[in-house]
Amino acid sequence: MMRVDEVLRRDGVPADLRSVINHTLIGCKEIAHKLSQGELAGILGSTENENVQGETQKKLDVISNEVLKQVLSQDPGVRGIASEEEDNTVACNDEGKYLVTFDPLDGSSNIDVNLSVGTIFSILEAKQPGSGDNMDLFLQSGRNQVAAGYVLYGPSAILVLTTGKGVNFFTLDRHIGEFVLTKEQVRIPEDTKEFAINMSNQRFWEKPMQEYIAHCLQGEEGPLGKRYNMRWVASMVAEVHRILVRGGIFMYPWDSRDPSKPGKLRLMYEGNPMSFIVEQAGGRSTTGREDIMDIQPEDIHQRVPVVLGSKNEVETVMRYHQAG
Ligand code: P6P
Repeated sequence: MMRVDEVLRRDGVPADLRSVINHTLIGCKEIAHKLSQGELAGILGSTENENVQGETQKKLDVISNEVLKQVLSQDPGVRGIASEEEDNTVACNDEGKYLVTFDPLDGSSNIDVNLSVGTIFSILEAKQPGSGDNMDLFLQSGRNQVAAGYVLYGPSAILVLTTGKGVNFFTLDRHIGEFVLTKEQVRIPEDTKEFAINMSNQRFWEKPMQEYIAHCLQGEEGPLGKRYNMRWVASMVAEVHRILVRGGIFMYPWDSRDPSKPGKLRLMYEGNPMSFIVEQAGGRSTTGREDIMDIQPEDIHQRVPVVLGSKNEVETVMRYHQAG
């Protein structure tokens, strides 16, 4: 079975970008090992600190962030990194060509209950000189990504990766300590009967989202004419992975709980990498009104409403928003 670097070489990915991806995966393998130890390593539970998002940091959030920061700073090709767990961007190597943004442990509220979590990463090229602690270098639309991926730490550790030539799955073979190719050119079914949304926020959504979900719940008798199923794992990585495997639509829309925030999920290290992956697999990823990867970022931690998954279902939701 082919290893990640062999597939990247076959796909013509330049050596310096392969190195950044390989360093990212060294970090993810270390995170996978720490997660598998769980309580035995005394690393579950929360710290006393809050991150820049105002969220209480889990011990493993901090550990995972440090692992990735450390391993990426060792790659001369990395100019700088941006992380959900870092207030500002971090300079690595001033001669480096690449910028890496990441959510080191997405879904970390699931850790203490032993449910799926994941690492999400996105790679951009630095388009101008300057140190990696200059946030402006990172403020590029998602269309500029040269690679994106996630590692889902589930019953098996699965890497999903795109460099713009489709989406491939790799499974961590713990005997050899390598991710090996297990599925090539993954395609998302264009239609679905399965939606994922946190229903407890229903009264805070905009009318178009309330109407779409109400119509889903009306099943075959309703205007959408099909019986839907629902899932909510509270881990974006797990939701996106399910959609890549069997189709579906995932939504974290704008809600009025905090009108100053356009959504919960972050554009640079959740919205954009997941959108690159979903579009490369034939799906669609929008705010409900515009493609997420077309957004020109203004801040490294800016949030974005997310509606992604099976192309035809996402476009149905867009029609509800166009109708207003
Ligand atoms: P809620 C995890 O904290 C996360 O950022 C995503 O992975 C997940 O989809 C969402 O938030 C869950 O949010 O409000 O349901 O806990």
